[in-house]
Amino acid sequence: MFAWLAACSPGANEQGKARPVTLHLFTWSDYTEESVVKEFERRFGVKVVTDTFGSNEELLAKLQGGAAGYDVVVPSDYMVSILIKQGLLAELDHAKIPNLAHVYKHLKGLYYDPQNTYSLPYLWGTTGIGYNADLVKPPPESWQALWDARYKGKISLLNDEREVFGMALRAAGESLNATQPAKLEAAKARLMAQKALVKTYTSENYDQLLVSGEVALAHGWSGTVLRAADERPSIKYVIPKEGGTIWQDNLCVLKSSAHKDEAMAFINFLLEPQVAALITSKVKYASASEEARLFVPKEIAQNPAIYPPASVVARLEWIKDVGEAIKLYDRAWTELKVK
Ligand code: N2P
Repeated sequence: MFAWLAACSPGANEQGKARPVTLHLFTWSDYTEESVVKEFERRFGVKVVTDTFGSNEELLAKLQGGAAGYDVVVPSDYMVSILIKQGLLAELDHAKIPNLAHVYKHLKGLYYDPQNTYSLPYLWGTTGIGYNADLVKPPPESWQALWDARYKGKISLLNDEREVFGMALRAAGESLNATQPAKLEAAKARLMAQKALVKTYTSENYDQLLVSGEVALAHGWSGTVLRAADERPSIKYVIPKEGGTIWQDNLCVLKSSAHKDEAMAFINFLLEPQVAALITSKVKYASASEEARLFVPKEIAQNPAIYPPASVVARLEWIKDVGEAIKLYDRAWTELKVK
């Protein structure tokens, strides 16, 4: 090889000594515990740079737009299916991820990746309503609370097309994976009617809106609402009686990653029981690691809003890849957002 080429090749400096690798992690906002990342950097001599997204569709758009350079990404269930179909994910070498042994059996091999060839379970949770019990009386039991005109201007919804349509569909007793045009049209009409009550569609700062009191009811994810509740105890979380989403976010390596071994070492590290426990204690989402639950504080391990009992899980539904019908969702979502 020409000398100048060797000098420029990644991972080597002019003395031919390995340059520290930098791993690029692309994950959900507020999903990482800084001390854990620091510990990985210290132990493995690898630097981690984190970038965040607010929805699975944002992740997909960035990857399809050729966002090069990410190594580890954290898609939810249905988005794993889509990324596999698009050929964006690398096969994982389970031999390099022994902490997989600690993951709950029932969280492995789910519909979107039956052999966990491309994805390993990381954190999971639910979608419901965060509300301020000082402002919302009686406590909401139904998604209809998000259509209650008394809370006009004090309602936020997730900025997430599958979650928002899923919620509107479940509110009407439909599956959140409905694909019939008439059902989506009806859901869109209900969401249009609701729009005058909605202050904002956000997936990234509704915890702060709840804490400040700007919002009284937030369509949101369990852990984020619970973090708001830590700051303001009148904030509660409920899964409405019509049921909602159960989701699992997964650790994946991109096929385009130049650092697959380090990426798998990082995934293995995140699934180390004590590390996973620290992450769950901070972000308030349930860890996929069964072993980790032994290391999280009792208030978290026994909190039914974080680890919902089977009776609650029974009325929850997974979002699935709806194939071509996604075009109907995309169009309806765009119309909802622009009108
Ligand atoms: C936390 C995001 C929760 C992930 N900011 C929802 N899948």
